[in-house]
Amino acid sequence: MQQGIDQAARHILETNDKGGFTVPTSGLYPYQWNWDSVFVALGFAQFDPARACREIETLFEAQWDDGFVPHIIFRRDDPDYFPGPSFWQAGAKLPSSGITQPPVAATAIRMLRDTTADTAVRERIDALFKPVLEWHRWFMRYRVPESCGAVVITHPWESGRDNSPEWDAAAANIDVSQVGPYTRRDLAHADADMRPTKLDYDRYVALVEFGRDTGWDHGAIATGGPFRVADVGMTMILLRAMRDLIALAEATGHSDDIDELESYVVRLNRGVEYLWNAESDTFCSRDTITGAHSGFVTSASFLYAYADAGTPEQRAKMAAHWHRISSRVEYMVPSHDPDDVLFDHRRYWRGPVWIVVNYMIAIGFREQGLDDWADRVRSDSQRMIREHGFSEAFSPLDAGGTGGTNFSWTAAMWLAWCGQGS
Ligand code: 9WN
Repeated sequence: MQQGIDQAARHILETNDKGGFTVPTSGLYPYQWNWDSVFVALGFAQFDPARACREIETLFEAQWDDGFVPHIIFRRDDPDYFPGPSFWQAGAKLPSSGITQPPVAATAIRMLRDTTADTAVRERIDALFKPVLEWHRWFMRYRVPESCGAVVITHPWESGRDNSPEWDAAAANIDVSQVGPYTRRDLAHADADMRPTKLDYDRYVALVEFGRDTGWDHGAIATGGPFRVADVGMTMILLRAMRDLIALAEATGHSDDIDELESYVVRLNRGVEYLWNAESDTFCSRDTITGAHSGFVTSASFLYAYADAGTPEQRAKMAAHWHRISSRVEYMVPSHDPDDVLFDHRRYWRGPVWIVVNYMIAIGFREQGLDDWADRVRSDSQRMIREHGFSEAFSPLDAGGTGGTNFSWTAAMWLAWCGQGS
């Protein structure tokens, strides 16, 4: 049985491998996505470290001269996905989107380096240090203002948690009156009740049009865009990635860069404070235009442990949320608070469990000595996959699969984490 699941996971990665880059799943997502590729690399690393390295190299082939790394790379035009390359009109060396995604690369590269004995692969991993550093610099230049210290997203898609209720209030201010007709392709591949709504999509399209009209001028978008929200997930992920990059700098002889990176850690730690909401007693996202916190406990809130962030008092408050939520659902960790009215166990980032987020949460809990919590996250993840296969996401109530199937990052996480030794 175990061997069968391992083989099925490997088969998914090999089938979704389009030659040096892997699509998240065929049909629904026919291109290379940024953070998907990084998690996928961790899966490939279990049986082919050179191929793992290649996945991250192909991601950075799309890097722009200013350090930016896009969230989608379009190596060919595919009618299965909207919006495609002709709509984005972006890209430097390769056609791409004009927005980014959570910067998990430094953390994964550090893991790959620590676990490979192959010197040729190590050399290639070390060559990724500078491109990743340039990407982190891009974030600090355009997306981490001194005033708040947190990572500001300019499109919900950047968070990777597209339709989280965290964005609802800020997105209500996006003008959709000029959005022309368009055809969604996602609904041909997944049930409408599992996907974002029409209003969500109108807003996504309006934001792409805004960025496109600036010629993808990231300075202009960051200061004048209609959606500028400090994202708790991105902030925790970049904070951790920054420390991992410091460790890589030490290991690869880039000690000249360490002072700069440490100053970024200081700024991001201030951002963590900016994101603490004393009313809901949680870390959550915050609209930088209005100053309003979302007030929601999401799976991203629990990434405080992964980022080694928060005071003892804040961590105690998060523990109370953990106990409350874990007694409410069968499978941890729901993407949205099950006690909130907006919780929807099937709709994408408004309730379903995402295995990659679970993976990061479990790493953080383990590092903080919260072994029981880490064990629960891991065994729930394992059960969901055993019972319902390699879905895009899962209901936290009954583990029913939601979204796409034969999903690359779910398969990768089985191989690299929750299926190991099971
Ligand atoms: C938009 C590929 C991506 C993930 C995101 C997930 C979803 C895209 C979409 O799929 O977003 O980027 O069209 O719905 O929300 O996290 O990277 O798997």
